[in-house]
Formats: sequence, C-alpha cells, structure tokens
Amino acid sequence: ARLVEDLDAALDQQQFWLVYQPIVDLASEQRLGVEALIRWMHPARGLLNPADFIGPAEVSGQILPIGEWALRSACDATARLAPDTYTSVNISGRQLGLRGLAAMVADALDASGLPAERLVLEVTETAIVADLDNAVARLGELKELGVRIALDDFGTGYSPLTHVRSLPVDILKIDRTFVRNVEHSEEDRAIVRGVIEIANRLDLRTVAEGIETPDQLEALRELGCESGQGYLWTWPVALDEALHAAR
Ligand code: G
Ligand code: G
Ligand code: MN
Ligand code: NA
Repeated sequence: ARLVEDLDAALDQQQFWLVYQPIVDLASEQRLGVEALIRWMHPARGLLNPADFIGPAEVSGQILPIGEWALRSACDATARLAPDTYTSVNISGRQLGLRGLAAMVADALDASGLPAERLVLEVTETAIVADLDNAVARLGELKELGVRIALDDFGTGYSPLTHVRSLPVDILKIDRTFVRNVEHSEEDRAIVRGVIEIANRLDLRTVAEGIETPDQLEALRELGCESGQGYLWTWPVALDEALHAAR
C-alpha cells in the first residue's frame, strides 16, 4: 500500500510515538527544555523518521491530525513527567494555515495542565513566508496564549533575515549546517555571530542545533550562543531518558 494510505491507520493503531532531545544552557549544561520529535513504527517498513513521511503527510493534509496528536502528547507527557522543563513541538506549515490553531493549542494546554510558558512551538521560515500575512496573524494569536515561538532551521531559508523583525518570535534556532564546522570555518562562525547579534538586538533567545563535540560547544559558547541541543548530550530518546541525559 502507499505510504499515505498507511498513515490513515497509523494514528488509530497507535503506531506513532514521540522521542525527546534535551535543550541545555551552554554555560552550565543544565537542561532548559526538550524538543519532541515524532517517530512511526510502520507495520511492514519498520521504523520511519519524519523525513520519510512528514512531506507526504503535508501534501495529503494528514499532518493536521498527526500534528495535533504530537502536540497533545508532548503537552501531556511534559506536564506529568518534566516539571521546570519546557517542551518544544514542531508545527508544520499546514497547521499554521488553520484558523483554529490557537484554539486547539489552548485546549491542549487546558487538557494537559501544562502552563503556556512551558510550551514552545517551532515553525520554519519557509512555512511562514509561504503565507506571511496569515502566519503573522496565527503566531500573534498563539503568543496571546503565552506560548513562545521558535524559528526553526534559521538561516537556511531564502527570505531576508530582516523578516524576523516583524515576526512575533521569541527564539532563533541556528541550523546544524552552521554548527557542523563552526570550530574550523571562519565563514560559519561569521554567520552564527550574525544570527546571535540579530537575536541580541531583538531580545530573542538562541538555540544551536546539532552540537556533537566539546569543540563545537566551546566555539558556540565563545560566540555567545545561549543554549543548544545535539548528540553531545544525547540523540532523541524516551522522555525519562532525555531528562536523565541532561539535568
Ligand atoms: O526527528 P529528526 O530527528 O529526524 O526530525 C527531522 C525533522 O522532522 C525535524 O526537523 C522536524 O522539522 C520534523 N519533525 C519532527 N517531529 C515533527 C512533528 O511532530 N511535526 C512536524 N510537523 N514535524 C516534525
Ligand atoms: O526540527 P529539526 O529539523 O530541527 O529537528 C532536529 C533534527 O536534528 C532531528 O532530525 C534530530 O534527530 C537531528 N539531530 C539532533 N541532534 C543532532 C546532532 O547532534 N547531529 C545531527 N547530525 N543531527 C541531530
Ligand atoms: Mn525543530
Ligand atoms: Na532544524
């Protein structure tokens, strides 16, 4: 069967689950939050990563119920198991197009008991720029709930960086393509320095993605990046493991 047909059964049959990766303060290496990442145990194909199915699910619209499930599950798990930790959930461009998005998020917070301050929603520049006026309206409604917004994969989109000035965002996530060679590449350091300068000017927080080595950690600290995530602490794992990997 085609993947999108299998996606229909996947929610009913509980084939999705979430893994979590800690987000740490780079100075102290204390955990600030976790990012929730979806996985699919396909009955025939085995473990599938988001790269295998999020794209098709966006095209078919199935990302809407799947994304809602991911958000509600992450809120429930964090409220129960992870006090003092925020949870960061990826929101797809299709979800951003929903007029009822803020109402759904409000209900997920209500149902789970998770305080709004402990929820971060990650959106990509690409999803925002696809329909800028709508995105600004939806993000504004989400911010009124008290949740924070992170710009994911920052620096990889084609939009001018100046867009960020007019967007209701709180956090810039520095894409791991800029982190991979940060300790060796003056060019990559210049880009990271630029992102951090923008963040400081606009009073935004910074999160570096894909930190794998102590040298990368040190380079990012020197550049003034506040927080980060990566295999240096752990790859995405069950929530209780993620909480132990970074305290
Ligand atoms: O989990 P990986 O570890 O493979 O994640 C790859 C990408 O898949 C992430 O950068 C993120 O953008 C996307 N992704 C992961 N989980 C979700 C989810 O619950 N919803 C959406 N829309 N995207 C997700
Ligand atoms: O939402 P987003 O695209 O940012 O999701 C983060 C992606 O990066 C996930 O696919 C996650 O598994 C992956 N990832 C997390 N930490 C590391 C890391 O240290 N190195 C690499 N190569 N990938 C990572
Ligand atoms: Mn993300
Ligand atoms: Na990213």
